Amino acid sequence: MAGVIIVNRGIPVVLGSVAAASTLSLTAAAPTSATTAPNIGRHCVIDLTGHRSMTCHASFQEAIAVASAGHIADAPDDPATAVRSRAFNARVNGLAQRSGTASALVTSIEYDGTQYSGPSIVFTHDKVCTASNLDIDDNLSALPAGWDNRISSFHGYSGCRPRHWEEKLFGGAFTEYQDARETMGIMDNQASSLSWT
Ligand SMILES: [Ca+2]
Ligand SMILES: [Ca+2]
Repeated sequence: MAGVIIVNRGIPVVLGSVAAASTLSLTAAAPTSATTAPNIGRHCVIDLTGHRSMTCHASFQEAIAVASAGHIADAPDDPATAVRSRAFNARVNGLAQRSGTASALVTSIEYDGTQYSGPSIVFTHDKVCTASNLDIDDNLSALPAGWDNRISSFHGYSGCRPRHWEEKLFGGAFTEYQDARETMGIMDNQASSLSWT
């Protein structure tokens, strides 16, 4: 896992209608009653399908239960313990194998702290990512309030590899598509938008 994140600056990227749709849906997204409190210190879930609203929860275990549509209700409550657990990772990736039945597959879990620590935000989708690194399986044009410039480590699931962009709408520096990073180098606390392949 050690190494240097490859970062490129100023390379234009065209995400086409997918990006446009994401911008629209994110703007329209309104927090539910569960998200009205500041999400600092909490564990949040964003469903990348539909209206992309965010819910935040008191514990990581609860967030995973919501993200997995109830399939994983007993996750370790410490995020760092969970993500280092082969069993936990297998169960999260196993959600992807419930083809046609699961409404919530995890694309990645992003952490405020390095080494998968601290508050977290879980991204879910209704499909796995393709094996190709050349397509965009999903993207989020702006991280929600409370999560901008905050991500310090991440772990992908369901075959998805996240890319972290320095600016909203996929601008500025970005990380290469990677399965996971325990630290993010100069992109630490810099991510403002995300894409997954
Ligand atoms: Ca951070
Ligand atoms: Ca940023």
